[in-house]
Amino acid sequence: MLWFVSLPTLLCVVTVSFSEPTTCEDAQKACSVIACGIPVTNGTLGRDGRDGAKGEKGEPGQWPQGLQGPPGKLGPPGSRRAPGPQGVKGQKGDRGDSSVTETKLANLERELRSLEAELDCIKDVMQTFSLGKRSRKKLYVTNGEKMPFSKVKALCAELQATVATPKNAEENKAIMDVANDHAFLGITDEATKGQFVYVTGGRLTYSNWKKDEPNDFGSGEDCVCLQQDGLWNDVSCSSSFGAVCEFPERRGSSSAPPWLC
Ligand code: MAN
Ligand code: CA
Repeated sequence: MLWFVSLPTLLCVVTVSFSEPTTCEDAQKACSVIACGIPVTNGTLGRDGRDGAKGEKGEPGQWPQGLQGPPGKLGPPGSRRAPGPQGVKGQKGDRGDSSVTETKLANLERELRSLEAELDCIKDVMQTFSLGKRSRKKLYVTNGEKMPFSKVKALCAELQATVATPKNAEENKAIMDVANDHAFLGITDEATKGQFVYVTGGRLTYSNWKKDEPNDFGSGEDCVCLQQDGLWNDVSCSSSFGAVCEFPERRGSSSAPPWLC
């Protein structure tokens, strides 16, 4: 029902908009639904229209200029330079705890005495089982072989010993007993003809030459041989005789470990 009323009204308004009616009454004749009343003057102002299109950018201003902006980001790091010169050497440190050093030294000395005692016992055992002969504190050993003097020296050096060298009658006897035959002694006159010295250095302090020896017989005799009778004879160093090595006497005295002796 409302739809049929509204349609002619709408058509009427449209018709009025495009005609030029002189009065309301004329319009009322044309459209019966228009009510005629008291004429009004001007209405209230309408709302503002929409903003216009954006204008073109203006010319840059002259003075005063704006404030300076914040600084930009840091640039990339520069190339690495060569290292600088070495610094000054620091001061010397403390000397450390001397008591610790003393304790260590005392322990080492104790260990050394123990090892010396052990070595002494080993020498006793060797003598007991006829592997060597002790004269006081020296120990003489032999492998029972005959060889030139150079080989005897090398053999004894390998054992960290020296060629047997008697310094008294007792030692001479001990070496004689071990060798059980002719054996080289650690004595030569290779350096100075006629002047026999110990291969370990020093002039002789004891000798037991056979009568008319040394005689530097034949093409020359620079070494010394201990005979079975205990007498000495100068012989050729390239001849072969028994090898007897000598271990030095122990420096101090100490008790032996109970498990060994
Ligand atoms: C041999 C060698 C010599 C020694 C004479 C002694 O020829 O043993 O060393 O001097 O005998 O007659
Ligand atoms: Ca001789």
